[in-house]
Parts: sequence; structure tokens; C-alpha cells
Amino acid sequence: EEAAASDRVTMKVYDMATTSTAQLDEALRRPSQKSSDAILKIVTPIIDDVRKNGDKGVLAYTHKFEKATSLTSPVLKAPFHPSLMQLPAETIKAIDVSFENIRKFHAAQKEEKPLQVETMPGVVCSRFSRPIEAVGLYVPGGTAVLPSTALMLGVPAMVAGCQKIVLASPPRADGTITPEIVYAAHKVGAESIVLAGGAQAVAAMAYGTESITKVDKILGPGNQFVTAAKMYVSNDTNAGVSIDMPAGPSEVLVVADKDANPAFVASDLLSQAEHGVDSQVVLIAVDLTDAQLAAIEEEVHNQAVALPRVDIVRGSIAHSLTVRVKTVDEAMEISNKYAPEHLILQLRDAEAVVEKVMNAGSVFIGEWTPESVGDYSAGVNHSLPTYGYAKQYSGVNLASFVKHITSSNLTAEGLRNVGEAVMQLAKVEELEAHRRAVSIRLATLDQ
Ligand code: HSO
Ligand code: ZN
Repeated sequence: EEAAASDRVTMKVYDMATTSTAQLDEALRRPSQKSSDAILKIVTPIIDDVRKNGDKGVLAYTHKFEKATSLTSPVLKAPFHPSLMQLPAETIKAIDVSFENIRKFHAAQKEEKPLQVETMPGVVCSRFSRPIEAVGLYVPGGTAVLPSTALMLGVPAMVAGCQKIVLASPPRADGTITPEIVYAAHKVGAESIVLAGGAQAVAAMAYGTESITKVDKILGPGNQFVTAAKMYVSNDTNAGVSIDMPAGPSEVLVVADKDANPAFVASDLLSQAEHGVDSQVVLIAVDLTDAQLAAIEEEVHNQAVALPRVDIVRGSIAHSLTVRVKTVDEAMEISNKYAPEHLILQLRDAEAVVEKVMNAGSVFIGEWTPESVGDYSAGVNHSLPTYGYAKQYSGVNLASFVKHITSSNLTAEGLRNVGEAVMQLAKVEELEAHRRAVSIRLATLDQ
């Protein structure tokens, strides 16, 4: 239902002095997603179609969903023509600065040399990494253009040394891709841009078509159709493709105390709320007086109504909330349970609180660190686990683009040292060939 322009933009308040854990859990439930069964019913035929009909299948969906009926090829191959990435100097500069910071931070995640441990004399175990050969990076279209996502996925892929970087993004109705995304693709050395979105783009990269390269892993955020398609193809052994993580709507949790600037707090809540109506933002107010909380609420309303995307903000604020607690420990307990994608600490001694963070995608420390710096330019990645998945998943990082391979290397002495344990366990498992692979060698050594 439409909100009147005058309606107050405000989040429901729960005071932990009077709220039970069960009530809080209920309040902190993420906005529910459409059932995966219903979504799967929609995406499965699309995936089958693309598998069967290749380029033609992809194009048909792009004509239908993106209205890009003039497109005759579903892919743009590098080198991209300069006319496709004509941009104002300030945009180029912003992309270049962000690119460089993201590159630096992800390059630092490289393991300089293989890890090596001698577990027993003569028994050497190693681990080394190799890039995943071909990766498919999904850059969503929708209500905002997201060249920053192209950088967040493309730069680590480039740093990791992936040989084939394929980007996919839904084209505009005229069949073109935003020049910012083409420029980002060019900078990371992408071999092609698939001009498609949704399940059709995911299927095209998972299985390959006449002109679209089959990839080994698909990464990137997307709507429920993209997510369902990623899950589907990663479960299909015929595709032989993996994915980064399940994706859900974006979210932020801000922990603020008396020292926090109400205008800053409000601006952080709103920068996440403007992403989509299904976004959720949570404020944990630590020992604030009624007047201090009212000051934040006043800022939220005043800043919100001045935003171009106020309608989206109203949607997300409607299922967002404020939780009042007495102590930082209480706040962190709630935050760790919620496991937010983004955690902002606007606290007197924010740095000292970081050690209490157990579950979060990315943390923003202190009043001079808005989430937007991480979304774009600081160097950290913005492709992060949402929907509570920060409990078990990491955000995209250099390791997302490599495999770790282990090796063992034994000397004769090493086999003498470890052989007995191997033979005993082989005996327990009644795998005689395993036991003999050791005993045959030990016998040779004893000759
Ligand atoms: N906050 C978003 C990332 C993003 N923000 C892209 C702006 N552009 C999800 O982490
Ligand atoms: Zn953002």
C-alpha cells in the first residue's frame, strides 16, 4: 500500500527490559522469501531450455525479459570497443581508485609460498593453491546499476590468476551494457560479457553455449531466480560447477552508544535500506536515553524523506527495528545471533569491541567508517553472506577463486616412521591392498 508523503519513516522499537528472547527472535526474523519450490518451478524450464537451445535460448529470454529485441548475439567478446566504455573523467577516476584499493587488499591475501609441515621425520605435507580456470561473475541489473559489484568479483579473480573471467549482466532495453560495467570488465581482463540476466545467464555460464564459455564456478549476488538457478546448477553433476554462497537481501546492523552521532547512525541505516524493499536494517541502541533515541529517529525520518529512493526505504524500514539494550555485551550477543552481513560499530571504543564479533560478513569500525566506503572503495569486498549465513560463510575473497591442493612427500625413513600406523588402520578397515602398498615397500627396504 502507498504511504502518504507525510507518514513517519520509523522503525519499531523493542526494549530488552520488557522483551523476551522469543519475541526478539521473532522480530529479528528476516523478511520471508518466496518458497524455493515455487521459484524452482519457474527457473527449471529456463535452465533446460538454455541447455538445449544454447545461444538461441538465451537470446529469446533476453528479448522477452530485458526487452532487448535488437540483440542478435548473447555475448560481447573482449577487447571491448572504446565506444562502449565512454565515461566522464571523474567516473574513470573513481573506478580506478577503487580498483587499486581492492586489488591491493586482495593481493595481500595471496599465500607467498606453499605451506609445508614435516609431521614426522621424513614425512612432508604441503598445501599450495591454483587458480580456478574459468569463473562466471554475475552482476545484477534491477533497480540500480552496479559496476562496483563487477569490481568486487572481477578484481580478486584477476589477482588469483583465473584464466577466463566471464561477466554476465542483463543488458538495457537497447541491448547495451552500462559503460561503467564494460570498463570494469576491461580493467579486470574479462574475456567476455554475457548479455543476459536471471536463470538464463546462470545456465549459459554453467553449461556453456556455442558462444558463451562454460565456467567452473559462478559467483555474485542476484535475485531469487538467480540464486535458485545457482543452487540448481551447482547440484547438477552434469554441469560440474560450484557457486560462492546462497544470496539473500542486503542488511546492516548498527550498534550505537551515547557517543554516536545521530545523523551518522541514521545515514548508515538508510544507505542499506535504500537497496531494496526486502532489505532489513537493525539498530541496537546501547544505554541511550529516550531523548538520544528520539534524536536518531528524527534523523532517520528527516534524511529518509529527502532521499530519491524514499519509497524503497519505506518498504525496508517497515520490517526493520530498533533494539534497546543496557550493555555492549548484550548488544554483541544479539548481533552474533543475527549474524549481519554488515556490522557497524558506532561506539566509544569500537576497536576494542571487534574481539567480541563472532558472526558478521564485514565490520565497519568507528564513526568515520560508513558502510559505503566498503561497498565501493576501501578495498574490502562487498559480496558478503546475508540472511544469517555469516554464521558459516565468508564473503568473497581471494580464496573464493582458488583451489587448495595438498601433497605428501616421504623418504624411506618417513615410510618407516608412519608405515605401522597406516597398516594398522588398513587392517581395521579390512582394506588389504592398502596395507600391502606399505608392507611391500617396507619389505624392499629390509632386503
Ligand atoms: N551494500 C551492498 C553492496 C553495494 N552497495 C553495491 C552499493 N553498491 C551489498 O553488500
Ligand atoms: Zn550498499
